[in-house]
Amino acid sequence: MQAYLDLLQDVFDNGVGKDDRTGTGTRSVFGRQLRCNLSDGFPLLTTKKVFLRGIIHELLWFVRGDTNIRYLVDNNVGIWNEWPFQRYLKAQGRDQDVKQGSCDWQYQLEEFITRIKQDDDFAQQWGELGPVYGKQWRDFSGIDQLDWVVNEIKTNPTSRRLIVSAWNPAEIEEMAKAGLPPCHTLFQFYVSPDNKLSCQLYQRSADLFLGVPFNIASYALLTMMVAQVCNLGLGEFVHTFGDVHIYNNHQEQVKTQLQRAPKALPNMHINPDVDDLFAFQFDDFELRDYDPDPAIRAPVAV
Ligand code: DHF
Ligand code: TMP
Repeated sequence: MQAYLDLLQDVFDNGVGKDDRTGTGTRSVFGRQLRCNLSDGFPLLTTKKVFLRGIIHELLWFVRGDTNIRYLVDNNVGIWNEWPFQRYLKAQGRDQDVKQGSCDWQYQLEEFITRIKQDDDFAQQWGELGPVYGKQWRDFSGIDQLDWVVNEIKTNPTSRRLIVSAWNPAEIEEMAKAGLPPCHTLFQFYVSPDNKLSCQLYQRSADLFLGVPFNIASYALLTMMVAQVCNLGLGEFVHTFGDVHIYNNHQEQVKTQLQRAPKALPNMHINPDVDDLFAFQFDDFELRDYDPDPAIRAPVAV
């Protein structure tokens, strides 16, 4: 995890000012890579408390092929709430009146989420993020990529084509309308001759302070799950980035984090009885020995 902190320092020191879609402004660099050995422990940041419960539910939600926030909301995970809410406001022509981050916004967002929880039809109509990760992983023009890749790893482990892509150009427009086109765009598995499973992710756009700690833990966990169902050991997670940025309103939080020293990594225990990627449940995961510094709150750019 020192590598993550080094990258944070690098972008903080060397990132160039760049405007962005959200109007927040960033410091940005292009093209970086992190790698971590998955047998060294579970790569969850210790220099701030990371919301692992949300990461696990989000990953299970992807694996189910789900793209509606209802499942996350039902499990009290709010990380995707802002995007359907923004679409809802826009559809009513109220997005200019209700300013993001204001008390009014916060209040209306809570009401919106309560309706998602309680009203099935409302959730159907307004909880959808479009054909994002879950849809593409499980049904990319009719292809169940996750099911395919697990089978391929089992039957053809030397393959150099063990790829899952969330980037479906035919549906990018539709994803952009409902929320965001995929940030974690494409991943590839690799089985080493000594039967260890590695995974490399290409992330086109990376919010280094908020999103990336989630992304690292999420893909580490996915790799562990796939390794378990394929009877393989653990290799590396390689994280390759396109536009890596620190938002201008995260500067103070980044400084705080860079003053902290990393501690030993925690360990993730997965119920060893699960042998089907689609059968994992929340209670199959247990994190041990996690002793992080306190959480650092930061606003997310919508
Ligand atoms: N947009 C932007 N601008 N950055 C993102 O990281 C991002 N991530 C998305 C969707 N859109 C995005 C999906 N993943 C949080 C973390 C990951 C995530 C979305 C949001 C987040 O707000 N994390 C906070 C609070 C978590 C909590 O306790 O609810 C954090 O401190 O990690
Ligand atoms: P963009 O679509 O304009 O690139 O904006 C997406 C923002 O969300 C960008 O700051 C990257 C960030 N992000 C992550 O870092 N990780 C994620 O998993 C997701 C969904 C978004």
